[in-house]
Amino acid sequence: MHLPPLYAIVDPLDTGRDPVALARALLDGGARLLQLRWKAATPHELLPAAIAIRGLTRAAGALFLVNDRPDIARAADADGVHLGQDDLPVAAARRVQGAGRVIGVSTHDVGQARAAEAAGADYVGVGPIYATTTKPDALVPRGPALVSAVRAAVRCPLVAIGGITPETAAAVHAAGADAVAMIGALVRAPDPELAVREVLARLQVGDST
Ligand code: 3NM
Repeated sequence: MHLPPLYAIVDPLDTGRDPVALARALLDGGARLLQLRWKAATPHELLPAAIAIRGLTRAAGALFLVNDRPDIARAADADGVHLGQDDLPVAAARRVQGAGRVIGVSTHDVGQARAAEAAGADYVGVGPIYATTTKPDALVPRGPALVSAVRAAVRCPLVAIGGITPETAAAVHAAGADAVAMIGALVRAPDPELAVREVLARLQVGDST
């Protein structure tokens, strides 16, 4: 599969921002892959947000993934799901979602990345690259060298995550990441749409008109 260079994660964190409005801003900035990650939401809140973002992403020609929940992904007709190490195994998530959907798996070292690929993941997440305040239980950051090490070990696309900013995105990309994932640098930005434009420009793929 081919991943767009920016993997924009829609997670309101503690900003009070509405996830659907955030998604619209990220798409307006040029993001073409959104993941909905909203751990504080009940399924009752998550599903309508996912359905609304599905509509926006479809209109924009963007991929849409749901974090953690293959059931919500399926109910919202998302393109796929992103799983953590403690979520459902890939094969079970695929049974829930049905064939032809994307499954990504978070990994933190070469061994986990190899295992995720062997289990059938369509892409693997790799992190944390830099220190992050977004995930309180994140491991010690390993720098872009983690991306290079995993790049040498697996064939599937890589998504790097953890503390990445517009300033560091290009270095992480150069280390072998197909896409760079960001939460805080986008959703905490005064203007998330502009933040996306800045990242895409630094990755030299943005439509900066
Ligand atoms: N997963 P930010 S680090 C969700 O290492 C997540 O797997 C990580 O948020 C991992 O861009 C992380 O704000 C947080 O640092 C990413």
